[in-house]
Amino acid sequence: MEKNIESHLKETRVFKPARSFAAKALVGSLQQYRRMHRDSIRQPEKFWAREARELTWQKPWKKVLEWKPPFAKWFVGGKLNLAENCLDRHLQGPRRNKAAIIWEGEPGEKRVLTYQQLHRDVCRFANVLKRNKIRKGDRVIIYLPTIPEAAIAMLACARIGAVHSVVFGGFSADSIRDRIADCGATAVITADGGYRRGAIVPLKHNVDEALKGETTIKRVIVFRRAGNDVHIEQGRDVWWHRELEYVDAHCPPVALASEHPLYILYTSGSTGKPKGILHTTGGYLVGIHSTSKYVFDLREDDIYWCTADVGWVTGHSYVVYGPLAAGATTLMYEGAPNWPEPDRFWRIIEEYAVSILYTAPTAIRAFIRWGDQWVKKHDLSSLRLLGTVGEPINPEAWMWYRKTIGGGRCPIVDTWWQTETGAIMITPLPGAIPTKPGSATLPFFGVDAAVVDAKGKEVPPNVGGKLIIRRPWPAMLRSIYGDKPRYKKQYWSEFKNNYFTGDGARRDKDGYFWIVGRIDDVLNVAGHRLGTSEIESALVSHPQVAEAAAVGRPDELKGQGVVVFVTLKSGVKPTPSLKEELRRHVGQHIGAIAKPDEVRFAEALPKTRSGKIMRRLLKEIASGKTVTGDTTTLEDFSVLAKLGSAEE
Ligand code: 7RM
Repeated sequence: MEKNIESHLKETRVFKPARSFAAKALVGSLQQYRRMHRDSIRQPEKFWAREARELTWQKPWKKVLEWKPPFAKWFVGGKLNLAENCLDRHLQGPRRNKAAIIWEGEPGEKRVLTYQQLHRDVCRFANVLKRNKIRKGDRVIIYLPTIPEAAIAMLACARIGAVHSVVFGGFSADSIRDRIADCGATAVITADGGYRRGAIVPLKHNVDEALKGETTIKRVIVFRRAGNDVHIEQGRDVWWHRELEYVDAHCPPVALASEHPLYILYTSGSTGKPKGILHTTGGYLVGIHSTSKYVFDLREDDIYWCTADVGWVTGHSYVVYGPLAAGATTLMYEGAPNWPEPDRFWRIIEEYAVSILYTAPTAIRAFIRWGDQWVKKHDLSSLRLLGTVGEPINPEAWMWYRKTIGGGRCPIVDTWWQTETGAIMITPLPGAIPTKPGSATLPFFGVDAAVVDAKGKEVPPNVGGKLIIRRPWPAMLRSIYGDKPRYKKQYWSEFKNNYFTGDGARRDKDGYFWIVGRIDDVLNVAGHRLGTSEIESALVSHPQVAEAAAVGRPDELKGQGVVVFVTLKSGVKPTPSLKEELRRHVGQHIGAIAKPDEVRFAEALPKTRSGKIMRRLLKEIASGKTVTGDTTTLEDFSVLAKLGSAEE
């Protein structure tokens, strides 16, 4: 029988919400959270209907949920428009002239769009789409940098009922071609180029490459962003700014069925071709609106900054749709965090008086590595709340974030969710739930999460197992685009009528969730199953370590041996004695069983564009193989080359 994942790392620090924060918060005590969560689980449809009534519906729903496992329909019979909810809804009162989007380009340009201006721009661009024969239900690829036009293009699609699929600006022509073919897109919205670390990414050129040969694409709309030379294919390509000359700003929001598809977002599985995760309109809106409101505890005067690229699900739900649905001011930044210098984020926070910062552990570890001096140069006193997403955050990185960025005064919301879940699922509520460094804490309202063994039985406290969700939730994926069998098999076959997340986790005695990493990455050392996060967190707690990845490699005696890849803080010398010290350090913190067989120093770790460590590749390197399988989501190929020739 398959054994449970063991847990060895002890973390006992607890941080209660400050009384001053709790006093003003939407949910202000643990007791209130527990009561609301209990009620939301007893009567989920009642809870979600109440949340949905805060939004604008053109036609009311007849039934909150229709659940024919594994297919869910939410707010059946209801009609609404997402763009109307993000824009028109705010134009009646004082939000009309409030900043909807504050944007900064990497070279330093600044733009502010009020809700009224954004509404006008979206209406005009929606008319451009119509002019170019893009209709309700058509699939549209959006391949843009993180610029306001990305949000405008997404909202314009939503306004007319076209289905968008945003492709990361960092992806290649091949990735674009695959996605076009998979969803049968008929149009691409792109830019001439975008900026990344001072260089121009040739977006339009990549699109041209992707469209060579046979394609379903009939129209390419090009926004002029970087001014680089581009080829314009007559009859196929048009300029965004030229098209605007032919349209007005009158474009009523189309009443769409609640289950009308909103977007497809491709996510790489660990093997095989990327999956097109399909999200629909009504439930998704309710999910992201509700979580934006409660998790970020949004107040009217917040300046909210989620640093994600729009090409990632976090960019969809928490840069664009969530904050705009909630009427917040959302800040967008186009470029890299270390351009021109490693203090770009802190510069932006100081300049715009950002009050909420939502970023990824990978970024936090990079800041730690670059050194506190870059932070200390800036006044970050406007911050009142911090968030993380994307990976387990190592407790020591969490502590650094709290102290150095949050000044010890800001709560941290460590939010667990996935492209598939659409919205945040396990998270602290900042005024209510005491936090523990490294734990995503407790489930959001209406979320019934559990950790189970191979048979689907809930495991006792502090025993590791698989993380599942036991009932449908409004923002859940509806299918893998064009592949219902794969949807069933991937998510719903392992535990009957339960959603399997693919993650390993444990709950502590307080019921807090600790995500230990992807199940596929779990190590098996002499019969002990170890999650990757604990070994990595033990390494990151060493003062000279910036980042670490733990993987298994075949071992005759133990089944698997532990190999760790470690990047050091700036200025630390990689020496053989440090390797020995790190092995001992892990032994002390976790136990002899987790002591690495080999420590390898690396200049950088291979990551996806959204910053997740690609352990699958490291595993192949650790066992001396050449890297096979899908590497299209890899951010920087030179990292792989350097790892192959493991340096001292
Ligand atoms: C939003 C996003 C999903 C996977 C997920 C986890 C990991 C995300 C956390 C986390 C620990 C977190 N979507 N993950 N957030 N692990 N703590 N707070 O990341 O589809 O790109 O990835 O990311 O493994 O399954 S995603």
